[in-house]
Amino acid sequence: MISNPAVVAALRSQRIELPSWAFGNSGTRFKVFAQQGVPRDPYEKVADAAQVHRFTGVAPSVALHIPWDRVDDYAELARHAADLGVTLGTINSNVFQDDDYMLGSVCHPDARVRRKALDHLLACIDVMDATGSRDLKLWFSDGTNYPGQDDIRDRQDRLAEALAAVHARLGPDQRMLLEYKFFEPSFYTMDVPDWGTAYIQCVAAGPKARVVVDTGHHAPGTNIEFIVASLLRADRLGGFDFNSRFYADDDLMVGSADPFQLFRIMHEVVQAGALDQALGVAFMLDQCHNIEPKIPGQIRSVMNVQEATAKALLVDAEGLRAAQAGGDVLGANAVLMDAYDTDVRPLLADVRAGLGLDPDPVAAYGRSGYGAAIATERVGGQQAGWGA
Ligand code: RM4
Ligand code: MN
Repeated sequence: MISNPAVVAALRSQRIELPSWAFGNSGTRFKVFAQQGVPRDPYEKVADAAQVHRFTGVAPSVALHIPWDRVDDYAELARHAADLGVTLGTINSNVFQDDDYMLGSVCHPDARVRRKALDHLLACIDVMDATGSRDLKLWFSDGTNYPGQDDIRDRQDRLAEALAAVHARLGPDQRMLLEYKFFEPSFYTMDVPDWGTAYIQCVAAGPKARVVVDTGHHAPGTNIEFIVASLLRADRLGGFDFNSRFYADDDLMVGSADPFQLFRIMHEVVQAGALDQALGVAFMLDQCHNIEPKIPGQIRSVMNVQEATAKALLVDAEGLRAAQAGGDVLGANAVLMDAYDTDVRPLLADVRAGLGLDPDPVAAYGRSGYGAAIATERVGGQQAGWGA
């Protein structure tokens, strides 16, 4: 396959961030199946993430979730990451697992609870200062279950107040990313249910606030690429939490349920020039691996994002413009489908070979013996799970 050098360069420089929690045990409300060799602490999670980067070459950072990844010395954890060839990325805050948050966190009717939640968010920025992280990710489970339970507008005011305080605490190179979710765990109203609410709150908070699109956090049939295009146009797309869903917030491997949707999203990103890191769009995974092995699950996910990106890069932009301008409906659609229908696996194998990597990362990981080694070494202790 003769590859366009610009496409190869874009694929070589793409960066995908891994979630530390993907390496711990997780599952459904019904059962969490423990796996052998699962990390017992954040140090081991970072070590597993480093394996994903070792075999893909494009995943050099790992996001932390606080307090799940609480350590005594974050600078030391950052050094541990650097020793393994990766960095610590986005800091994910957690104001959804304390008993105090039953009626919300920063939107809670009680000022004491709001203060506690805000203090956690500010403490997460202290962590960012120690790790050198750029982004604070904010996801709130806040909302109501019953009509009349609380005042919808008051809750938005409380949210705005907290976000303004977080924004004021950010350093010059730090950002806050606000993530929306249309339902769950609150079922009548979520306080940040959609990109419109997130956008309004980010604009009010200030220029360092941007919206995160978690692909699993939409109603069935939502046109996510339209949202992506709109946020890019407004210069407020902070990044993605990539995963796949069939029904709800399934957190399955990105690109597994609907690779065509992922391609359509990446097409909007590529068209807007937003693969360029200067535009500040973070490509993150937010996934759990319940029945499949976790490290290969992450490797496969990175590869799925790469495949969608490669196809988006292969869209004949000029041909598409010409067909659109000429009102050639079928022609324009055919340009997109030609790119989507291209087998980009040989291209990506070339890209990997150019990076000095095995063209087949999953097979290479399997041969490395790492999975078997951690299964024998990591005995005793408490395996990390959803919530630790
Ligand atoms: C939430 C949201 C956050 C993630 C947690 C684990 O639903 O997607 O991004 O950090 O789950
Ligand atoms: Mn998410």
